[in-house]
Amino acid sequence: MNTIRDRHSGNIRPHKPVWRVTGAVVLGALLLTGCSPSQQAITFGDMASGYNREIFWMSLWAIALSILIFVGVSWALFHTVNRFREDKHSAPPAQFHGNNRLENILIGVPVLIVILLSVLTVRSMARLNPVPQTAYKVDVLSKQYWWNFSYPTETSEAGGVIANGNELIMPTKKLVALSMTSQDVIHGFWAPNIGGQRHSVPNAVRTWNVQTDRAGVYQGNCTQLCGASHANMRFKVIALDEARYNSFLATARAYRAPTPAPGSAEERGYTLFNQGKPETGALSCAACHRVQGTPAAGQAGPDLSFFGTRRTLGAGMWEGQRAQEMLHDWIKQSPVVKPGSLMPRYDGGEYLVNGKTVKGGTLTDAEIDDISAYLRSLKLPEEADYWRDTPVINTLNGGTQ
Ligand code: HEC
Ligand SMILES: [Cu+2]
Repeated sequence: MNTIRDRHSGNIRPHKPVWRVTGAVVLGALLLTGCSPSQQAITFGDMASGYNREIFWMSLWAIALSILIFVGVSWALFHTVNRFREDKHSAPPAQFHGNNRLENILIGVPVLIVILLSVLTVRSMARLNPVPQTAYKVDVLSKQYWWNFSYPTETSEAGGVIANGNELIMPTKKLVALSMTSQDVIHGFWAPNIGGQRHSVPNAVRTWNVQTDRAGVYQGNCTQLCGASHANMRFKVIALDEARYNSFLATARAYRAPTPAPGSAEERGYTLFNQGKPETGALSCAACHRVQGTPAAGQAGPDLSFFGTRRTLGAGMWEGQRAQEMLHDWIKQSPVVKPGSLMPRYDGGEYLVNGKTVKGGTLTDAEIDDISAYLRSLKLPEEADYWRDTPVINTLNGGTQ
């Protein structure tokens, strides 16, 4: 008897509200820790992107519908339990079947819910998927473990189209149509701030849209387990407002890699880059890399035309200061610093290509420094430096610029 009275007296309240509030605050603080904008690795639901806005509103409708269903079902449950309680009706409940009205309701309501949810989904798909003729075209090529972005409509004066490895520069406030393909296995393109996720598939070209209203640097990642350096297959998206994007394009179209001064380190680097060093087995870099406005036109590795303007290295494995520091090691022994990298070693060491052991040629440290100097000189003029003053919205490496 006592216990029952206590339970109803209202004196005992096991859940003190103050603890609940404290708990919520602590949890919230933990969730927010380290999430100042420049440190955020990945941002979901960035409302600057039309894709994310569409998904947000679709989800909101779906959630509202779910709440309605929840309330309806709960009401029906409590109502039935309460109305047909045993102490109210000691007689056995009425048995019935073949109640057409009830059956129609039980079939009709779920069907209606499914139809409503499909309409919401199909409506969003119809809004997001079509690639209009006016969308801005970018070709995306993925390979183990890097990305190449090229602009099929932007021919350069030096020949070929403008291209950049691992850093995608795109205009804001425009649908950007990415035509994606892969040269080896399936990779996944995912930069959540600017849109959804899509696979790039060998022997197929798939075109879809991304878009953002806000200029900024956004983090991207490969989302399909594609081999040893899958987690190191990153990229940056640099969205620029129209005027800056156009100025980038105009400069990039006219760009030719600067001619190194005679006798300079850059000139020695240029020669090694283009000819390699056959007597030590060092392959020419130009066999695999393109540099706009020079004879280097290789396709097996990322386009290095504006390498000096880039701030990432190794498909976003390092950025900022770290990328500068790692360049020497990268050239010397890329497969050592990035597992599975298909760039040769230049320290004479062995590495694997398609399961076969290959021996790299050799370059001296001084020669590698010369090549680094040449690569750093491959800079777009100041006005086309797409990193300059572009806010970093998120990054994987703690915002070290
Ligand atoms: C057999 C082809 C091949 C040769 C030869 C080659 N590379 Fe590469 N290079 C690659 C590949 C493939 C990658 C991408 C590796 C990755 O990120 O997984 C790469 C990446 C790079 C990168 C990083 C680009 C970025 O933005 O991440 C630089 C810099 C580079 N190479 C410079 C050189 C230099 C300098 C030489 C000559 C000394 C050279 N490469 C020779 C295939 C090659
Ligand atoms: Cu990948």
